[in-house]
Amino acid sequence: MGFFSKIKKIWKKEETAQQPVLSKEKKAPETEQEQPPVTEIPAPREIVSAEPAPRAEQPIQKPEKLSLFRKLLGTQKEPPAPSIEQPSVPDQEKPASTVPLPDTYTQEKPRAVQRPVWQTDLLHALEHAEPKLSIWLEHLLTGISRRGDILWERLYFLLEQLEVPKAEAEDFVHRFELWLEDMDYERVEEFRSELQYRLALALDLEDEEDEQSRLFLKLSNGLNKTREQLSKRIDQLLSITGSYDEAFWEELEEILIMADVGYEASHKLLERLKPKVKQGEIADAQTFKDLLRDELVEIFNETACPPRTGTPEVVLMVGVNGVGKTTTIAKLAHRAQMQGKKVMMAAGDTFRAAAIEQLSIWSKRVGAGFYAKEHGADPAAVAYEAMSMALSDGYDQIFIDTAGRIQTKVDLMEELKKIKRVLGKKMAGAPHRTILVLDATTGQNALSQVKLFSQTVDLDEIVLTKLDGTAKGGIIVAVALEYKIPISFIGLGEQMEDLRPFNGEDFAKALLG
Ligand SMILES: Nc1nc2c(ncn2[C@@H]2O[C@H](COP(=O)(O)OP(=O)(O)OP(=O)(O)O)[C@@H](O)[C@H]2O)c(=O)[nH]1
Ligand SMILES: [Mg+2]
Repeated sequence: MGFFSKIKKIWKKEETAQQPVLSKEKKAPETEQEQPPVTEIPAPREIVSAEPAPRAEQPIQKPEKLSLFRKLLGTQKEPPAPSIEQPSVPDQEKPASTVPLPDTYTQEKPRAVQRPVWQTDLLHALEHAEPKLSIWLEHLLTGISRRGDILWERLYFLLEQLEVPKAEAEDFVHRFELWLEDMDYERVEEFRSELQYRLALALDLEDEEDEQSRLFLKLSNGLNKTREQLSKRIDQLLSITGSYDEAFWEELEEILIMADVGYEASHKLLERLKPKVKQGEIADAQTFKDLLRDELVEIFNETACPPRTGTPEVVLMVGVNGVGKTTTIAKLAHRAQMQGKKVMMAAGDTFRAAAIEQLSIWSKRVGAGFYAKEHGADPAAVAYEAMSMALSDGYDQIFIDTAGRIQTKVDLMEELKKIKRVLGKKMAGAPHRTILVLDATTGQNALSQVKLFSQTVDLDEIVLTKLDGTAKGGIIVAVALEYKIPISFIGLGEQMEDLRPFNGEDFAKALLG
């Protein structure tokens, strides 16, 4: 979807749907008494619990969206002033920034504002820039090489122009500042893409064309080799055989198996394709590849992720060693936080002491709540107690990490069953999402993991990681065709912004060109 149409859509929606920009999911928050400090968690001494980010004290009224973008569209309708002043965060939770929120950060501006020159220049640049988030960021960061006061000032200014409520702007800048400190990032090139990602999520612009192409580029680069080989071999095949005879289909099956689609899935895919090729008049290789791509899109569309339910929404993360469970929890929690949810992580992998520490560090970086018990504790007890905390402290989402050891397969499966059981006892319907994480570079082995885990714990979703590496990619087709379990996200790197919702069309395009 193009940027303009997205903004137009947002604008149209405004007349009917009333949703806040930065806090779509926020509910009426809890009182101070209802929020015991997370440091009371019975966690080992060395684990530092992360305090969840401060929340506004009243439900936030939806602001008028993106007025500057509207001006860019030539729609000069002035938004009405909001009826209530946005609450600010309590004193002790105020941002550590040395740059306070500018006094000028108000809901309603006088008609003629005397702006500092940099603001006038920036506004002018934005109004004349291509309306893409990356380009806007380029203007915002012009002349800035490091984090610091000037950056915060500019960010506040941009958020103010987009009519983001004051408390949410503060929260956004504060979190980003803390994150930079934690990561020890100083220079713009170290944090630019994270900033863009956070802005895209916070402003609900993730399906903006610019963001889409950033994701597509990464995916496409990851699958470069497979795409080239698939394309070249299909071209060669058609130039040699010249027709769709048995030899053609057999060869094509080989090609797909080499791309990690696997035997069963390749066979199924070709059985679906054959009648379509016969019916139509597919003369050239490109038309054939188009048909193949459309078929893949259809296959991906046959499985859709179930709607999100439950408050808190309980997400159980499962998978074998090293596939990326813990990192994916951090990435998903980060997304949810940026979308205004209150999130907790529970250290259900008590098998390795380092696993608890790893999750604890992630929770701090992300700014999520954290629950852990000691190394070797019963993972089901961790899950149960974390759930109690999530329920009493009004969390929106809780992610439960689990161990991935395969050398003790049976124990692990029993452990997962028990975790599921106790979660269901604590809250009917929990876990609401059981996600299997698969490492795409392990190829066909990933399929046996789907089989193993789906026999034990009903799987709701699959996340495929490491598609940025040496993965051939075909495994996604196999998962979709053989197991009909929706693929919700794909991992494209180790950074927080490297997890994106799976898009079947993009994937088919990246695979076949
Ligand atoms: N390139 C790349 N690396 C990833 C991705 N996702 C995770 N990783 C890396 O994979 C490694 C293992 O990730 P973890 O999150 O620790 O995996 P895990 O499944 O929790 O592992 P165990 O706790 O040992 O079972 C880490 O170095 C991650 O940074 C991805 O999408 N791309
Ligand atoms: Mg882990």
